[in-house]
Amino acid sequence: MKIQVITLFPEMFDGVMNSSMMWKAQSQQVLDFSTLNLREFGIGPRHQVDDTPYGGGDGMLLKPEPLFAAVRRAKEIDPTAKVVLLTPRGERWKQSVAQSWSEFNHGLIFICGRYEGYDERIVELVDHQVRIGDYVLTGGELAAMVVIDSVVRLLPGVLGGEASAAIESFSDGQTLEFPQYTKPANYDGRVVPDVLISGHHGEIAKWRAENSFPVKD
Ligand code: 6GU
Repeated sequence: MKIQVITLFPEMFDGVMNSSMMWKAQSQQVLDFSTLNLREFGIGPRHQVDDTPYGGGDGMLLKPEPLFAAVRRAKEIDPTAKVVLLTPRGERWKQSVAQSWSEFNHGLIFICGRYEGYDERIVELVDHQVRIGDYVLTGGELAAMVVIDSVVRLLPGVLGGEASAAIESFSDGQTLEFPQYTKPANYDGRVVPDVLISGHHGEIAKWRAENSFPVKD
């Protein structure tokens, strides 16, 4: 899957994208990740990317021209990609959408909003608007990383044990896994439930079903 991110802060992605599963996905060529620095599409000698709002008000808005130019560039690289705007006004991100995007046969272009907002005319560029929760972040970068992680880990070959993505948290929308334990069986008097050590697969499955965590809201 090809993923391009349009951002004023490409360095924010380095730690996340170069670690753990996201690194593995790229080294296995399951993921082709890149950033486009919005500043490079800025206007004039100062590469201006933001300006004051018409009608007055606090703060600066991302100007349309650099965003249109950056999306145009990203689409030249990947003409069939879908464009996703990270914004607190978007639809709340959820596992079922991560699952369907992981099955897409096209790439994704993420636009990270910044500052106090963006010129509304950029919305015509966008196929999806996403928020990751009911709070406001200073920019879309952290949200983009959350969305990217949740999609990429579901791509075939990334998680390793393919089964674990299917049976795990939220995939049925109802349960968030069950309690799990590893060695030692007795840690300073804190013991692992006997049934898990018993080797009775039927009993273990029953115990896990009975002890699955409900989803909290
Ligand atoms: Cl996608 N962006 C911003 N700025 N804040 C958010 C968000 C996105 N999702 C939750 N809060």
